[in-house]
Amino acid sequence: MNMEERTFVAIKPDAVKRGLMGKIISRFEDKGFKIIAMKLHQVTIEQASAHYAEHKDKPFYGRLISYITSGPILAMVVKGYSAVSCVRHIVGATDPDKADIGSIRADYGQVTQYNVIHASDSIESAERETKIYFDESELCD
Ligand code: FUP
Repeated sequence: MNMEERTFVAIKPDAVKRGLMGKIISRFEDKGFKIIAMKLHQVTIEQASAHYAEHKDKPFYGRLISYITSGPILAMVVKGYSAVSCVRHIVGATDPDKADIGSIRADYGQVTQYNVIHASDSIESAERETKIYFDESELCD
């Protein structure tokens, strides 16, 4: 078990519109994670491009940017033991059809393009992504 870590999580626009915020937040609280920052936030094109820079040459990039900016996300910083890997496990595989039953993406999503939620894939990504959406002063750590 790793020491307490911080990871970045975002409930995506379709899930916010569908009224799933409460259920999804509960998954992390039920597990015992602390939410140390949270805001409903309209992502700008600049933030979306920074967040998904690694995908800029992929065929789905344009769709991804227009989707993530299509309405507010619920951005969060979640803290707990092995938070990066544990939160990814709770979130499930990128394709909801392949995600473990009981994971958020399996339970609430159907297709990769609208897969309900984002979670950082490493401590480095978590720090980088947190800085895109939050000032350090907004973290109640
Ligand atoms: P993940 O780390 O599970 O969020 O997955 P990726 O970083 O590989 O992909 C980021 C987002 O791009 C996914 F959440 C959804 C979108 N995507 C597609 O729309 N099509 C693909 O084939 C792969 C990813």
